[in-house]
Amino acid sequence: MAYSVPPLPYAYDALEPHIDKTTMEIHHDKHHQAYVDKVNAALEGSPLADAPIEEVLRSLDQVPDAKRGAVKNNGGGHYNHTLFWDSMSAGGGGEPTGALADAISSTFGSFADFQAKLKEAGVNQFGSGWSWLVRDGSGLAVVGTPNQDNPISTGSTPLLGVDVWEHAYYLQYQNRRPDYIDAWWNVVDWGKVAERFSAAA
Ligand code: MN3
Repeated sequence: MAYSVPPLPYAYDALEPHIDKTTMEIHHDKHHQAYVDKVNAALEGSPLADAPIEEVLRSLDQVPDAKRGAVKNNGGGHYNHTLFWDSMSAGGGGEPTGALADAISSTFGSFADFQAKLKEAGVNQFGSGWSWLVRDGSGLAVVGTPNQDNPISTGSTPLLGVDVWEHAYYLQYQNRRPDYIDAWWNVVDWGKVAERFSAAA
């Protein structure tokens, strides 16, 4: 079964003033759709075509050489954006609570220290990519990935990611990637991140 772009779980303008409506329309309807179309084309006829996208990203070594790059880039694009839309909400922001908050404090020192680290990885990502909070075998970590690479491919579970491709922020923030990340914290849905944290335990 071919992949499809999931509908946004909120209106295109729901994240304003932090992320503008036009950016959300183009990002969701055009960029994400293009990743889905291309990964579907690359997997057509493959035994992995019916697999969940997470499984595909864990199994890139099973993809023929000629298709591996397309599957990694566009399959990663599909997975990353699906997680991204589902990590934000109009009522987002604030700080996590419960076990996730405790894990963040014990790993990074404080929530503010964690925020600084995730922002630093995003700001310092050369060119396009993502900055992630992941759960790996030893606990929580912040990692950056280039392009549409995903921590799944290296054995970690992404809990939260911020898209630092220019298409994610350029209309509203131009070259000011740090300002975009600062604003993005206001729309993070910590309830969703906590669900992923629990599920990855
Ligand atoms: Mn994007």
